[in-house]
Amino acid sequence: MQKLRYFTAGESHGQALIGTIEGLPAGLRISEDDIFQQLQRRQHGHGRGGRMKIETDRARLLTGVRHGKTMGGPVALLIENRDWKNWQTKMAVEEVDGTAAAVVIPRPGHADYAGAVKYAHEDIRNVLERASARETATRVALGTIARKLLSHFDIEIVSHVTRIGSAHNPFSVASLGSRDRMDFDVGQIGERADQSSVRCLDEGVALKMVDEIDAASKAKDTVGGIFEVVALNLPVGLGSHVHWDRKLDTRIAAAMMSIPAMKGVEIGLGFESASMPGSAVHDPIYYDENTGQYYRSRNHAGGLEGGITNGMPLVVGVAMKPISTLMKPLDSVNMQTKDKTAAHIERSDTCAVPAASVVGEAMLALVLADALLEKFGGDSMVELEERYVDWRRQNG
Ligand code: EPS
Repeated sequence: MQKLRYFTAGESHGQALIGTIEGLPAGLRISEDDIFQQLQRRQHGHGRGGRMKIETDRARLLTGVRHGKTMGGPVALLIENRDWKNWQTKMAVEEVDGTAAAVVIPRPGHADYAGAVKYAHEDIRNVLERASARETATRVALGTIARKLLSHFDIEIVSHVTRIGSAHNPFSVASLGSRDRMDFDVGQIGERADQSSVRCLDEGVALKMVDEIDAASKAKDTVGGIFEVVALNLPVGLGSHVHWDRKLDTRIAAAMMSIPAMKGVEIGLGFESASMPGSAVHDPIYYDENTGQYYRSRNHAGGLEGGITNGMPLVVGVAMKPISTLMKPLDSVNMQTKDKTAAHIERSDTCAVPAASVVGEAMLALVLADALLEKFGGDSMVELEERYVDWRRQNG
């Protein structure tokens, strides 16, 4: 991140999740209700476990906002863990009499084993509480602030799920050219996905996805998938080709891979492009004399060339592995006794791909807000807007 910095703190069953974000211009409108709406979207989705029935995630804005607008200083927010009341002894900050039953059997695929060895923890709970994807609630809350900033410039971020297990919807925004955008309202993707319990745009495939999740749940197993996050109405020129860590691809891939359980990121055609000739992969460039605009017949590049936005929709595909907490656990070892035994079981979800796609939107919003501030700068929204409008006037 070049201009915005953010931190998260908090454990899954601790008192609260905390987030801070610094580098925001003054005068950005933001409310707790805006954040609540996004947090609600993250809580939904077929395949979620019992925890989501306990929590109604709501962020309180603690600092940096006055009379509905940012003041230019750090914004801090807090999301209470309602479940904390059931964990007060197990997660007490102070020392407790006796010891709560320690978790000593790592779950394959989780941070349990490596985290316990690295931090010399005898109780794996000290690892799993922070490694939990519950932390992504904070990212969605912080991402809402970034999203508000982007929406000021009509930049919109949407997502949809393209795969859960073997159920696959082949539709990708990367297959659409700039002319197609007129016929196919890409902006509607978000609304349509929000209406599906698996965030899938094809109703037939959505039913298959639900079946996959139900079958996994019945088999006490879990299932992963792929989601696509799309940003619309971006100006040309966010990111840069001049240095590895300024490329937007680099920043997006890092942000997506930082979400728990993500195993792969692709931009546009991504992995598929490796097996195709260049002539079939790259997107021809045309110029429309009537509008004075360049346009493309397709968007295999997914809106990025040379690490810079090229004005086409930005298309990011992200693969999520199946959740590693299995109700019918794999083999593991008791790290105290070294005996072979079944892995630890913790209440969890069967599938969190739909929720992860909402987290992906938040992460993309944070990266793009940072890139927008990097390009246009400004200490206040007025200043940022002036620079943006001026640039648009000259560059279209
Ligand atoms: C949660 C994500 C998952 C849930 C968690 C809440 O986290 P994890 O990565 O640890 O599986 O299982 O809920 C619980 C830990 C629980 O007590 O059920 C989230 O997204 O809020």
